[in-house]
Amino acid sequence: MDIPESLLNILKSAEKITFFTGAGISAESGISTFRGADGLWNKLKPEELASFDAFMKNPDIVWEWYEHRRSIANEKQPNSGHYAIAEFEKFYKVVVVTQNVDNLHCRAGSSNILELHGNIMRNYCINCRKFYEDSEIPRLEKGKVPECTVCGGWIRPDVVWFGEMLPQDVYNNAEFHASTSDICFVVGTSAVVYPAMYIPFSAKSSGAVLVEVNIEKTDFSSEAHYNLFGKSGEVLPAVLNKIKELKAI
Ligand code: BV8
Ligand code: ZN
Repeated sequence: MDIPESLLNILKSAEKITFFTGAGISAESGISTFRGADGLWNKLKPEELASFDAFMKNPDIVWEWYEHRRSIANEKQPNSGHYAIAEFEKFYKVVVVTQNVDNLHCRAGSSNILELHGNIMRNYCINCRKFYEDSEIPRLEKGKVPECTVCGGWIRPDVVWFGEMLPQDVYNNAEFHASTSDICFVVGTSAVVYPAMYIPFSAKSSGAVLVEVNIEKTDFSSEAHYNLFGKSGEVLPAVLNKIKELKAI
């Protein structure tokens, strides 16, 4: 992995780094992305599944889809890209702003994670908003949306669906940290989902150096100061190894 000298110099003096991540960082863990060749959206229409209307129209189908994705996320492991980001914390103040809902950054040991689109491991009642740990969910019948033990309301995943607001405090926090970072890595995202994608732009407009890590060019590539093309599970550990050499001097 060839890392430009000028980027290494920036990494040498940087103090705070934001990692803005998308589904691509979990691809090497075996979790499908959304818009890639084997993407989730190739088979299903997001609006038909990842929206409140879809849930109200077909609660059992939508619930089952998330149960399926939850079991996949639980069965997979974080990959070397997730672990490298966690290890960056040894050398920098690090904030992870993720669009992902798969909980892999948390399992890899990152300590400052902002989940813009929620977390598939958390669920709540649409009526009384009682939260349910996975083990507490009253799964009475496979393929049936579970009902709240307090009020009988349907239980839904704690993720942000299309047409839903992002959690305002999480978004504001992400914007603050991105705009007070020296570097913002934009890792494994097709850069099409908003308002999440405003975050790397806030970093840039506040003077952060933008480093895109992706296996291919995206709509965002021309906005980045550096494009490191390759798999995040290879690129991020390579950058980390260079930093270890620099810091050892
Ligand atoms: C909202 C949770 C309004 C659910 C998700 C402008 C402003 C505001 C809104 C909009 C706007 N324009 C359009 C909108 C509407 C919409 C939107 O963005 N639509 C897009 C599709 C055009 N946004 C919304 O609806 C948002 N809400 O705006 O509310 C509002 C306002 C006021 C009051 C009320 C309401 C909510 C959006 C959140 C949707 N929820 N996820 C779930 O997961 O089931 S989005 C979903 O897409 C995931 O979170 C995912 O992370 C995210 C982005 O996708 P990516 O992560 O980029 O994944 P993708 O597959 O696309 O790309 C993978 C990339 O990785 C590729 O580039 C590939 O090359 C690369 N890659 C692959 N392998 C590797 C790799 N890179 C490195 N290494 C590898 N190994
Ligand atoms: Zn309830």
